[in-house]
Amino acid sequence: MAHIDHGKSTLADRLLELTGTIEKRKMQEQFLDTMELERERGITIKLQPVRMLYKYQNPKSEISNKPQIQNHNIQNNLGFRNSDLEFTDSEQEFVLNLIDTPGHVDFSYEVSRSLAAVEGAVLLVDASKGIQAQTLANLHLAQEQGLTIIPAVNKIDLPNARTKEVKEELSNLLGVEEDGILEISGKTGMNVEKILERIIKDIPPPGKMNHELRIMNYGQEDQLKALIFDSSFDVYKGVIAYIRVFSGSVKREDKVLCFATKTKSDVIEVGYFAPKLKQCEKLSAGDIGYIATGLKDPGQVRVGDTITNQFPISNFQFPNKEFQPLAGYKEPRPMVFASFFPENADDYDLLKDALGKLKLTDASLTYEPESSAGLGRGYRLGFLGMLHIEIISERLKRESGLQLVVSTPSVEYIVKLKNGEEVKIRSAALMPDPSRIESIAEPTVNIEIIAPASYLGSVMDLVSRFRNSYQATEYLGKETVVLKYKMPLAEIVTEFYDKLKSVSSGYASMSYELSGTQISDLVRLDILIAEDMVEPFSRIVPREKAYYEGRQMVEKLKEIVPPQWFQVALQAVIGGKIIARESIKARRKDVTGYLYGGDVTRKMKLLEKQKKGKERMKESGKVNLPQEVFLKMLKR
Ligand SMILES: Nc1nc2c(ncn2[C@@H]2O[C@H](COP(=O)(O)OP(=O)(O)OP(=O)(O)O)[C@@H](O)[C@H]2O)c(=O)[nH]1
Ligand SMILES: [Mg+2]
Repeated sequence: MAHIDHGKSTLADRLLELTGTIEKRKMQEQFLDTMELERERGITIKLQPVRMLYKYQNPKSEISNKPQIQNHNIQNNLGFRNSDLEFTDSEQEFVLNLIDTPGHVDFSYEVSRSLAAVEGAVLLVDASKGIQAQTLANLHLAQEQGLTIIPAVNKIDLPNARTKEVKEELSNLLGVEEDGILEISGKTGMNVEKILERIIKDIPPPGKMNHELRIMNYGQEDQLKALIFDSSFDVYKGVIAYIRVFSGSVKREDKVLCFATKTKSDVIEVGYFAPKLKQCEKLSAGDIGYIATGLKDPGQVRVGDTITNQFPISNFQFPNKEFQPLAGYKEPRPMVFASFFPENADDYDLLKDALGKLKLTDASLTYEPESSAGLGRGYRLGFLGMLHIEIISERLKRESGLQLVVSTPSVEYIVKLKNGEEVKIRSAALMPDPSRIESIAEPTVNIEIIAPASYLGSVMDLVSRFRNSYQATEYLGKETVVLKYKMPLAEIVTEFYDKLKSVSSGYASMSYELSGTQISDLVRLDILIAEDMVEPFSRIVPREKAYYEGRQMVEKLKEIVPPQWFQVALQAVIGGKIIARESIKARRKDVTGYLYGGDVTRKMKLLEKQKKGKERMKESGKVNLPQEVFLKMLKR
């Protein structure tokens, strides 16, 4: 785990090579980033598990005094219960389950789910960047899980590496000696084998982890308890549950039960990640692998649920009353919402189906049906941030070929009406008439910005342009500042992060958590295109910023709405009052171009005909907006 771009996937490449999991000639950079979007953008979006077999050459036949497994066979039980074997050989084999995680804050649910499936974590810090916001956020997640943490300063090959200072910062942060912090380069491979050594020395084998939560979770040996930490869909094999087995074992043709959804299923296949799905005999306590369930309904397999072989007698009364499912996960709370409507109303079921399948591979996605007078039936989706919205819109487009109308994202507002009622609004289009509103409350966050001290001024300057209330300044070592603010969530979900990156040359980073709500003076801002209100572009904005926001929106639309045969007016409106306007010049097809010679009357006639045509189109109203326009409006 690490902050974004600190080199996790690149280090994973070296580990895959060193363990011979992937042949060198088949290697490509960031091998585990398999999604098209991941490769295009050079970021990890999804967690990716992989099993590696590591042959350790033991110099003194001695690795602390932890029980290890001798000449381990990959088909064997991982030695979860019978791990008292001593090793004597100079070469031991270890089965290591690696999960590469994303670093971007929008995908942190991928990280927390991964951490619940493992015993330890390698914490990487980029030697040129130092500790950044998700370094801290992810470290806290791992500490909460009681995981063993192996810290490493990465990219020490970079000319601007500040290895010594970063080591010092890390040592303070973790309360460990600097000697205990590895110096590596995932790119050159320098010292990478030391990571493997530390993993087998420091991280306890499955079942030996000294952590109350986990111990309580473990079942009896014959009781299958497997945590679903991810899933996917295969046309032939149905829903595939990615699992960490905590107790018992599972093999093909077993019957299993998903505890929370009460779904019984046959096991069609079990296997592990190589990193492609690879069938095997069985999965046992300690293993990370997958179960193909054959289930066609994505809703029946839920991330965080426990898969067991213990069946209830009736009414889900288990024969063994002691049966406790695994702890599962706290579901992440969506931060922003956006409405998705199929451009073609007939595609509604296609969208529904696509969302069900997408949810399997992205457990942080939430959705609920919505309908709009102008746009018909669609869904309102909940996201963890703006990048998340972008990725999901792209995936829906690419993976399902859907043409979608996507609304401007909104946070959740709590509107108190004059009649005492309270309503939650997650879309500006649903905002009640202002005459009925008593007050509007919006969510707030506690935000932590980590930046090099030299950027303190420009960061504070940036924050001052957003609504904020200052909380504190702290130092992480001499060079690194942590700034704490309370801000409305709506301020930071859109452009704040990008601006923060640009004012700090990429060095500042941030993390935030919901802190409550505050009452604000907010108004609904609408956009009219050719006199028609385009509901998906409606937004709720602070009154003091309405003019600025309205101006920005029409200016941006002017750039991205394709020209029509007639002049198109773009207007930003609050309560019927126009606050900003722009227009897009008519597209002019030169119908006279091919008429050489000077026949003026013919020319005039043609132009006259064209003008009439334009008027007709203008009357028939709507400008047809392609999906690109909606997607571009998501980005600022
Ligand atoms: N010089 C140098 N560059 C590195 C090293 N490790 C990674 N990089 C580069 O840093 C960039 C990010 O590397 P990734 O491995 O994708 O980083 P990541 O942590 O997986 O990123 P996310 O998964 O998106 O959070 C790439 O351009 C890598 O080539 C290193 O040890 N040295
Ligand atoms: Mg990565």
